[in-house]
Amino acid sequence: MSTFVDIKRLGQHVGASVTVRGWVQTTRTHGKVAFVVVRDGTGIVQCVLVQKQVPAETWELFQTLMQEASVLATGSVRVDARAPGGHELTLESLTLVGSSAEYPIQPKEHGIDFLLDHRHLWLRSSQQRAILRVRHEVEQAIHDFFYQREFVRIDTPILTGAIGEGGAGLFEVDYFDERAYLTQTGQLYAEAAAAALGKVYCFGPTFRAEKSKTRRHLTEFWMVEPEVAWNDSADNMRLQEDFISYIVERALERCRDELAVLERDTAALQNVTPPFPRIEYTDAIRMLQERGHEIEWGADLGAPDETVLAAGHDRPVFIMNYPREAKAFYMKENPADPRTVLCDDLLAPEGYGEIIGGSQREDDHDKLQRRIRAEGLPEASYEWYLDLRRYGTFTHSGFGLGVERTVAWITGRPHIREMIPFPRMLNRIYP
Ligand code: NSS
Repeated sequence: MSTFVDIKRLGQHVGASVTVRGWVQTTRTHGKVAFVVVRDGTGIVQCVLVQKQVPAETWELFQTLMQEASVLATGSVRVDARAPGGHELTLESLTLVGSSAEYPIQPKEHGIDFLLDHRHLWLRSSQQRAILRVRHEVEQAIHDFFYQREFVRIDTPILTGAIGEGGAGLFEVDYFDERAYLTQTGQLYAEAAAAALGKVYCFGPTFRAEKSKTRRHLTEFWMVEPEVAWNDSADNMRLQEDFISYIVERALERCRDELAVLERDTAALQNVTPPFPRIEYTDAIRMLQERGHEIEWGADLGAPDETVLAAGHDRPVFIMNYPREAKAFYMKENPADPRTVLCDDLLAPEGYGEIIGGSQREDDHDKLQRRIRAEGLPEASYEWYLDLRRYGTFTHSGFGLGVERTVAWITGRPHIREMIPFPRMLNRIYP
């Protein structure tokens, strides 16, 4: 038995006989020569069978091979500049590991519901593989950015009694004899950790019972949330623009092949460097009204509003200092205009909309308590959160970046349902 080699590393074995383990992507016959393209997750390689040079059973086995059958392919490695990956395998033998009769996903157009029902198989297609690799790189870049800046990663609970983002839908869980929720945000816990460690971040799944079917909403999505002691809202925005620029640069640098598979126009990402434009909410409303949008001061921005505000910019745009009513209870009152809070939404260009929501946190105990009461939140569940304002309150800020929306923007795909391996949406919990 020859050595098992990852397709990606075939170049280190030119002239040698090796075995590749993978799945059949396509087969093709040309007289007494046949071709089978094998994929193993690290790459793809074309294997060539010459009828005269392989045992009869290998030739016969080839005739029965179907798309996505798993195989062991043994042969000698040849350099071929025209081949995908730059190498070919001249086959000596072929072993079938698992057959694949009537693979449901054929090389033709399928409807989105069919593909989502077969998501567990759809993941094997080239575009989906490219998306998952970009997501992986984005997640690694997130960790690297914070590690380099000496943030401490804090794992916050998924089961919680404290509602984070009131407005968005909640998933209730029966927690023995108490009511609990699947977390909408790790932020409140990250705030507690910031008083212990200074610069922290949490990164995990978050849940929102979104009843709306849009291309930007999932019911389960991944969010990274840094929280920094002594940062005010302006510091917070500077951190966001550095962070986004770093992630985009990493994707451009290390996901060139994947972005090419996805036919992403990467020129649209080249200018993502600080500083990003900053627009006050009140000015944004004026701009929208001038363009004929029916929006009044006080309302949150909708997707079409966001698209218009980001249009004409070659990098994301901050909208700052929204009215208190439009935002969550924990945001700090803006001393310059107490009708508003010190916050920002970061809107991605090209119609991708909000990818970050951030704010300076209310650090005044009484003001925060009034907000909790005004929102009708169960005060007893927030005693611990109020304690952070009773014992050494401090200026602090943070933000949340939605991973799927960010990956959708970077990959240039229209819908965030393809940005997560197994999407959870209204009416979809399978597979
Ligand atoms: O609601 S957010 O605007 N903000 C928070 O949750 C804060 N607690 C973050 C913080 O300051 N620590 O959500 C943040 C981001 C938002 O900009 C989107 O990118 C993403 O989370 N998000 C979503 N992605 C996918 N699906 C849904 N439903 C969704 N909701 C928010």
